[in-house]
Amino acid sequence: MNSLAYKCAAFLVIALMIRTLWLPRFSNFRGIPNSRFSLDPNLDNEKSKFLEVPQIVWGLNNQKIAFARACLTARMLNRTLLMPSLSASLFYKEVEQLRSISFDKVFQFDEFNARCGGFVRLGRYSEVSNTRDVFELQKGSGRRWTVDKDLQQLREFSKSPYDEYQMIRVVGKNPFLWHDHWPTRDYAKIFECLVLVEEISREADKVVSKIREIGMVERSRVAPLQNNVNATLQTIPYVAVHMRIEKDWMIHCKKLEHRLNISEICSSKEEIKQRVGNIVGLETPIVMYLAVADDLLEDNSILEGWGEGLLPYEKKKLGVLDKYKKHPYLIQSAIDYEVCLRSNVFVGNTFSTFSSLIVLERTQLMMSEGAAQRCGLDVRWPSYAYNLEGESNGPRGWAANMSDVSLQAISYGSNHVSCT
Ligand SMILES: Nc1nc2c(ncn2[C@@H]2O[C@H](COP(=O)(O)OP(=O)(O)OP(=O)(O)O)[C@@H](O)[C@H]2O)c(=O)[nH]1
Ligand SMILES: *[C@@H]1O[C@H](CO)[C@@H](O)[C@H](O)[C@H]1NC(C)=O
Ligand SMILES: *[C@@H]1O[C@H](CO)[C@@H](O)[C@H](O)[C@H]1NC(C)=O
Ligand SMILES: *[C@@H]1O[C@H](CO)[C@@H](O)[C@H](O)[C@H]1NC(C)=O
Ligand SMILES: *[C@@H]1O[C@H](CO)[C@@H](O)[C@H](O)[C@H]1NC(C)=O
Ligand SMILES: [Mg+2]
Repeated sequence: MNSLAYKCAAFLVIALMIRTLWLPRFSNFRGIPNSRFSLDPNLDNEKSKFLEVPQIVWGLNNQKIAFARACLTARMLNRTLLMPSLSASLFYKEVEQLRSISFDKVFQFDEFNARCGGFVRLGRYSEVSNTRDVFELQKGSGRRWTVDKDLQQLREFSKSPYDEYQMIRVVGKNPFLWHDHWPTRDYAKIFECLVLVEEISREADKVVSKIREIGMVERSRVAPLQNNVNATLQTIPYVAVHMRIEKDWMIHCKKLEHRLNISEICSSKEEIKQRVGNIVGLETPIVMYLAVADDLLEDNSILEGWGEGLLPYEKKKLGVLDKYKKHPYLIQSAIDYEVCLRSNVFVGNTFSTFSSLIVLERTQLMMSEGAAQRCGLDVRWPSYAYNLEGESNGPRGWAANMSDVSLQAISYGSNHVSCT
């Protein structure tokens, strides 16, 4: 009896061992689709392959670019991107301390897939049927990890045997911040699918209304208003200026000017005021919303010395600082972005992803309306670069070149801007 029980137990142990050793390999065996283990028959093979990426870091617009790269990587690998975490704070020196925030707390998840369907798709973790069927893709970093090597690796991972795994998990240090393999148009397509959640866009609505209300009061001093106050409010124009003059940037940009041998990166607040004041044809009085870093809200000199009829306001003077302060950095930045995006005239610095993505989106808006011309005050969403000199000592007209072969030239900064 004892020996029979012993034999049975031994047999069971061996059977279990074989099972655990055999099964994972079996499930990755080439030619056998993993989805045969999927409980949901609606998920076909292609859709049930996933890409997982690390938490996305840095400022809002660098995060948008990194997110777009994660999407385009998933597209290249024929996979669904599992909804990534973004970072709510700017504290990027120690990644472990970055407060994460789910993508769908900032952008609408369903709307993203509705708009981007057929191009890229975002998935949820609950769709993954076999969480053990994972291959870890180690991305390199540093100077030796070139764009070519990165692309080569992606090509390799879109093929057998890697294409059999249900999930590819990208590991590495900020793997999507650096390498660019796609044309501007592909990025633009993804940005078009990013729609802020209502809670954030409503905050932006309130800030924009406040700006237009002030503009309306100022205008009514010089010209009588029409009867329908509500309709009029929407038509009160404002200018938004992204003043990139915070101390850490001014130090960094001097080094950049030296390294790139370019003298048109750093603009002082005096230069910004002077160039904006020289925009030909601006109808005054007009409110100018100044998008600035928080530490500059204590610097009263940014509100002084603007041209005749240009009425500068930042969030403190507008009385909306409390609205911003309720939110973490990422969302404050998203509100500011939206306020600048919707402005009638935008002026920014070509060496800023914040400014550059606003100009890209305004260019897309004009293209969707079929506008041939994209610069000058006659167009619907004109933009200018104050770090470059344009006509009459004003800022230079600026629109994104949608035919660019990469995003690099139009996002990290260039002093070659065009109006095409
Ligand atoms: N460096 C810095 N910039 C700030 C801060 N607060 C606001 N900003 C402004 O916000 C802009 C950055 O906005 P984000 O939306 O975070 O975009 P980003 O991805 O960091 O883009 P960059 O403009 O290239 O830095 C900068 O250009 C600054 O003018 C701050 O505390 N530090
Ligand atoms: C991606 O999927 C499509 C359709 O399912 C297929 O035609 C294409 O060959 C796949 N590409 C790769 C790289 O696997
Ligand atoms: C303007 O809008 C407010 C609230 O949206 C409404 O109460 C008011 O009646 C409107 N006024 C006119 C003149 O349409
Ligand atoms: C820097 O640029 C100027 C003109 O743009 C040129 O004359 C000069 O030779 C350049 N210097 C270096 C070190 O490249
Ligand atoms: C836009 O980019 C394309 C591709 O790099 C280039 O050939 C073209 O000259 C650019 N257009 C302008 C006006 O700079
Ligand atoms: Mg930044």
